[in-house]
Amino acid sequence: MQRYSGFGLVKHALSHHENWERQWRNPTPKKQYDVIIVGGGGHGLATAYYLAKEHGITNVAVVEKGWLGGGNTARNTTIVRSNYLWDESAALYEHAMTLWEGLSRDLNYNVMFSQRGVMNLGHTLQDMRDIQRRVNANRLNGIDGEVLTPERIQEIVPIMDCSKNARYPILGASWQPRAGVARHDAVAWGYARAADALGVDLLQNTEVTGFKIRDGRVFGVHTNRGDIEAKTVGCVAAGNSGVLAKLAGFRLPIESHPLQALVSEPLKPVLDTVVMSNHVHGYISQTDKGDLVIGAGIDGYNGYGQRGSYPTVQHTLQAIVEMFPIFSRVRMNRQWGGIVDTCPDACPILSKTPVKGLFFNCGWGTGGFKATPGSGHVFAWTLARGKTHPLAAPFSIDRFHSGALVDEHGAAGVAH
Ligand code: FAD
Ligand code: PYC
Repeated sequence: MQRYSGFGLVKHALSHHENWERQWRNPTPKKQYDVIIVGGGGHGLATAYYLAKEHGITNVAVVEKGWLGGGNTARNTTIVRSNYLWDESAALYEHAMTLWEGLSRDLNYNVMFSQRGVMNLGHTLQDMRDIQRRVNANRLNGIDGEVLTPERIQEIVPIMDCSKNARYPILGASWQPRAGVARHDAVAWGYARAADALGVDLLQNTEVTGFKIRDGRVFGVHTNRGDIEAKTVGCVAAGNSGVLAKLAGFRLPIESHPLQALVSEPLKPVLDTVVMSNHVHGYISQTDKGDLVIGAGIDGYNGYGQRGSYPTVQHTLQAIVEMFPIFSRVRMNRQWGGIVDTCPDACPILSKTPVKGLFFNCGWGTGGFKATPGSGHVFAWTLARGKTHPLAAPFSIDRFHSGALVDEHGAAGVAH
C-alpha cells in the first residue's frame, strides 16, 4: 500500500496536482473470479476488502456500472450512529460502530470519522416516552446513550430555539456521544485503495445486465464488457437491488424512493454536533468546510431519478428554520437526490436468495452509510463461508415469509 513520507506530501503539494500515482489499478476484467461483488459503493467495496483481508479470498471483482462510490455513498449526509431499538439491529449497527472507531488506522486512510454526538429531539410526550425506551434499550445493549433535558440541549446547541414559545417546543432529546459523521468519499476511496492493494479487481463502467444461472445455481454475470464467471455473487446495489433481483428471476419486498439532501453556503463554525427531529422533520449538521448539511424524509413516490421534488425541499427547510430561526437567511448552494431501497420494517436484507450462490445485501434504505464497515464485514463472512453470519441471520429474506420482522421505523426516524 502506498504510504507518503513528509517529503512525498511536500512534493505533491508543490506539483500543481500533476503526476499523482493512481490509488487503484484499472484492470481488464478476467474471465473468471472466485467472487463477484455487484456494486462499487461503500458496502460493496468494504465487502471486497474484508473478503481479501480476513478470509484470504483475493480473486475478487467489484463490478460497478458507474464510478466507485458514486451512488448513495456519494450522496448521503454521513450520519453514523448505533442507537437502534431492537437487539438484532443494535448488535449489527454497534458492530459497525466499533469498526468505524478503528477504520482510519485499519485502512491507513483518513475517513474523518468525527464522534461529535447525535441528538434526536422530542417534541411531544409520546416522543419522550419513545426516546426514554430507546435509550434504556441501548444501554442494556452496552450502547452509549442518555436523555437530555431542554436546558442541557440549549447548552450543547446554543443557537437552537429551545424556548417554550417555539412552534414545536423541545421537551428533551436522546443523545449518543459516540455517534457523529464521517467523510463519505474517503470511506469509498479508503476501502477501494486497500482492496486493490490486496489484489481485488475494481471494474468501473461495467454494468451487470443479467445473471448466468443453471439448475438454480449462479455461475456468473453478463455485463456490457462481456460475461464474467464466479460461483459466488454478492449484490450490493442499494436503490437498484429490485432491478437486479428481477434479472435473477425473483422479487424483493423493496420500494425504491428518492431521498434528497442540501448543502448551504459555507458559514463560520456554529454547530458542532448533529441535530435530528423526527417530529418537526429535518436534520442538520455542519461540515468541516462550514456548509450546513440538511435533509429530511423520502419523496413519497417510487422512482429511479436521482433528483426529488421541490415540495420536499420546501418542507425540509421550513422544519430547519422552525428549529433554527438564525438560519432563515442562509442561502442553499446545492441539492441532490439518491435512490434508497426501503424494506417494510426499515431494516436491511443480508441474505441467501432462491438462487444458490447468489446473495443480496440491500434494503438499508435511508440509513446504510453508518453500517458500511459492519455490513461489509458480515457480508464478506457470509460470502466466504456460504452461510449467513450470526449478526446477519435476523435480516434474511425469510423474515418476510415467517413474519419475524424487526421494526426499526422509530430508529430509522427522520428520513423514513
Ligand atoms: P451505493 O453507494 O448506492 O452503491 C451501490 C452501487 O451499485 C452504485 O454505485 C451503483 O452504481 C451500483 N450498481 C447498481 N446497479 C448496478 C449494476 N446493474 N451493475 C453494476 N453496478 C450497479 N445513511 C446513513 O447511515 N446516514 C445518513 O446520514 C444518510 N443520509 C442519506 C442521505 C441521502 C440523500 C441518501 C440518498 C442516502 C442517505 N443514507 C444515509 C443512506 C446511505 O447513503 C445508503 O444506505 C448507503 O450509502 C448504501 O451504500 P451502498 O454501498 O449499498 O450503495
Ligand atoms: O440514518 O441517521 C440516519 C439518517 C439521517 C439522515 C438520513 N439517514
